[in-house]
Amino acid sequence: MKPPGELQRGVAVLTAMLVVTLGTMIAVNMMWSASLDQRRASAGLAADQGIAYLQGAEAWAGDILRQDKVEFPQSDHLGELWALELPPLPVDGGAINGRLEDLQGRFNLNNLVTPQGEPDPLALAQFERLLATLGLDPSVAGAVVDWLDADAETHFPNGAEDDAYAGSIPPYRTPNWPITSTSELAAVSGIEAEGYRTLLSHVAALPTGTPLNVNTASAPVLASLSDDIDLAAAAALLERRGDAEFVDIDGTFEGLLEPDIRGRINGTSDYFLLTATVVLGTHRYTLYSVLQRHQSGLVGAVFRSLGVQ
Ligand SMILES: [Ca+2]
Ligand SMILES: [Ca+2]
Repeated sequence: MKPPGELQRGVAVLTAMLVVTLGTMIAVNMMWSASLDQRRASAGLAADQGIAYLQGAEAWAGDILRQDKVEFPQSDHLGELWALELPPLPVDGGAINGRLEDLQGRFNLNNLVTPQGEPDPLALAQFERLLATLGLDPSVAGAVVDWLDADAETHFPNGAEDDAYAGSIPPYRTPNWPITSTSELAAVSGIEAEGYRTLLSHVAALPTGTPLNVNTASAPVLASLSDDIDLAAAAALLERRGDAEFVDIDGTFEGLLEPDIRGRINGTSDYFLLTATVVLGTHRYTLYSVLQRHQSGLVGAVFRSLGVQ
């Protein structure tokens, strides 16, 4: 047996070790909480600061578009100032960059249905051609029409109304209403993730009846206008357009388009997409803003989203 003095010393050492361990645990815990608090505070501050910069970028983009309307109202094309991508601009604690794209150079999905909610056969044929040109299944156009049209009758032969979505988890219904964001396409029956990504830069969600600006349209979108324009013909048109506008839209498209489609194209735009990104330290924020330019030149945001388009 050990003498009592030695036993007491042993207990004292154990107690001391326990106290040190407990003290260390409490200190680590406090440091962890403090560093989390600090991180939260800096993230909150950066978010406020980032959003302020993005609002500034939006106002700046609006001013460029207004100036363009004052100086060059007769046409909008990719050689104009608004179409230049802004190189990263240093700001306090980081950098910001932004670019404007013409949404009227894309196929307007809401044109698939008339203001009365009826399918539009010309727009449907155009969308089917766009899908085929992009290597996608043209039959999904029927499901997009059903997504937008007012009735609940399935479009023949490849439509999709409520029944098609009743088995989804969670189940959902068709809105039967114009879309406000092209992201809705991801929910439409038959549109897979890859097809969605391919389609995204060629389509827009604008008010019904908004015309297409051929001065900014991509080759697949120009090819969607007629069976007589294949991708090679569209590429030749782009070459003719160069970095500027079609000098004579009537003359260029004469004989290529049906008269009804001719009435749906022009050379100017009122809707633009601003993509602005600000990086502050380890934080990054992206703003997508759909800007509408009014006849007066004044510009306002009609749709905004942070992070996802
Ligand atoms: Ca212009
Ligand atoms: Ca419908």
